[in-house]
Amino acid sequence: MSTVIKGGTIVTADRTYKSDVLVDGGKIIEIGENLSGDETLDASGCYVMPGGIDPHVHLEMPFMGTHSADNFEIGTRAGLAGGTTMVVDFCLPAPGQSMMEALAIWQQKSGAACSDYSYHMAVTWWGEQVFNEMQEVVDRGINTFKHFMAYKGALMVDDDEMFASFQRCAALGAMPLVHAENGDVVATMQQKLLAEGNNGPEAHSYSRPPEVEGEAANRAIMIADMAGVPLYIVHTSCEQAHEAIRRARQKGMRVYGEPLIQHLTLDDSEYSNPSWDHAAQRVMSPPFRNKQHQDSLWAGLQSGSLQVVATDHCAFTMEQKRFGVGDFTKIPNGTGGLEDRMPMLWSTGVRTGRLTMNEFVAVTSTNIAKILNMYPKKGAILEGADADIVVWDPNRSKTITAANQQSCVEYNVFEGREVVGLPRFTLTRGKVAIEESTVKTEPGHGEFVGREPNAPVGAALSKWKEITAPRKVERRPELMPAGV
Ligand code: DUC
Ligand code: ZN
Ligand code: ZN
Ligand code: ZN
Repeated sequence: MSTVIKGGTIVTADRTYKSDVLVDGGKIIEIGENLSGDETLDASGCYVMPGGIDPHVHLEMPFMGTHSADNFEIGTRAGLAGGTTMVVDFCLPAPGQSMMEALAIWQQKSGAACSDYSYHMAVTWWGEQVFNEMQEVVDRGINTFKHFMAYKGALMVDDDEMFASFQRCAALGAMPLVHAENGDVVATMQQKLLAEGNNGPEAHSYSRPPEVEGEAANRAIMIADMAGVPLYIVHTSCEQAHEAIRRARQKGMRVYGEPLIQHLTLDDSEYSNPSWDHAAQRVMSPPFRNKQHQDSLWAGLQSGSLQVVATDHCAFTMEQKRFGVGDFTKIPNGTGGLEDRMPMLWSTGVRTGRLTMNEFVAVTSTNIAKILNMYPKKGAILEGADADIVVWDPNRSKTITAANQQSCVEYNVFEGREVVGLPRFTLTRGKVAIEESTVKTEPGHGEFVGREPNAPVGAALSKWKEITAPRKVERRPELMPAGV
């Protein structure tokens, strides 16, 4: 059965024009005037855009002694409700665990996904087994490897491990991702704060200042340069990390930065709220920053030095957050955002004039589709592309409230925010999943999206290997120190 999206204005990362879109068999089959199909969706007054792609979510993830609360079914439904038609989750082997074993667990968990999905693989430990399995992971369609520079004693990898893994990525045509925070410094600060009696959620943000992130971002960039590999820095939250990314890009390195909608719109005053619950709900890493950092992130999206807006969706219930009463280091780190990313970015970005509509599409969908090597299957309104489409009504509005959200947690960090701009329809591979506030999602409809590796880059990004390639220097015996 074919579907025609009629009377709307197509908005892509590079064009805005009026046209109908005909969809069949899960794909866009024609773009043109006066098209007809078996079913018609009225897009008058709306923008027809590539569905959003959230490249950073943690669904049902084992973490900090518990599991994030939203599973693949709930998380992908939340995404669709807000116009996001694809998520990329992190497959997280426990230290010592085989990547392939972890992947089998993730495949099981994602069976009920309502939208398409993909995975990044995390490198949580290092050894010959990991080195070998990385090839198999790439063969399974996963071309990105995540490295945690924080969470010491749990997920964190050291510099030698990171350097080895980055070189392996280069050889495989894969791209490393980093969570950039100096885990050693964080651990020291946490112990100091606790010893001084600072045990509330506000201390979480004191333990992870912007310097901790800026240092790690710089370090990861330098290591990536030495390995000759591009680098993607997740949840870029501060000027220090953004500055490192800008500088690297200016020098010709392929370094990408991903601000979160939370960091763009919520600031560190949230941690001064007199309610423990309110502050703990907003504990995530990196923590929220002040307005200067927010301005830096917006400027990065405008100028192109930052490319992607994600959520790091990692929702925990209040019962889970309260594990940390009396010790902020035990508050599970994470906030939700999947359902709210697109409406919040439209409201605070496009409606304020900070972003054009085309930039909105670029940072919510097209840029990441290209970076992750799945364009134009995803991230495009083009004939032959997957019919992952959001018909966006710029005049629909709502007040965000936990009472009406898809996520299963009982609060929302954007509670009370008025958003203008919401999906009229969200289509996942041609199927209408959302029609205004009616949810028609189908658990299990989602498919895994495999991503090809890039050509191995070797030293192409860096002159380092040529400059420092070991060359033994022959020295004249008469100029050797005596007695050698
Ligand atoms: N940060 C969070 O806040 N949650 C999940 C993992 C992370 O790095
Ligand atoms: Zn578990
Ligand atoms: Zn992270
Ligand atoms: Zn994350």
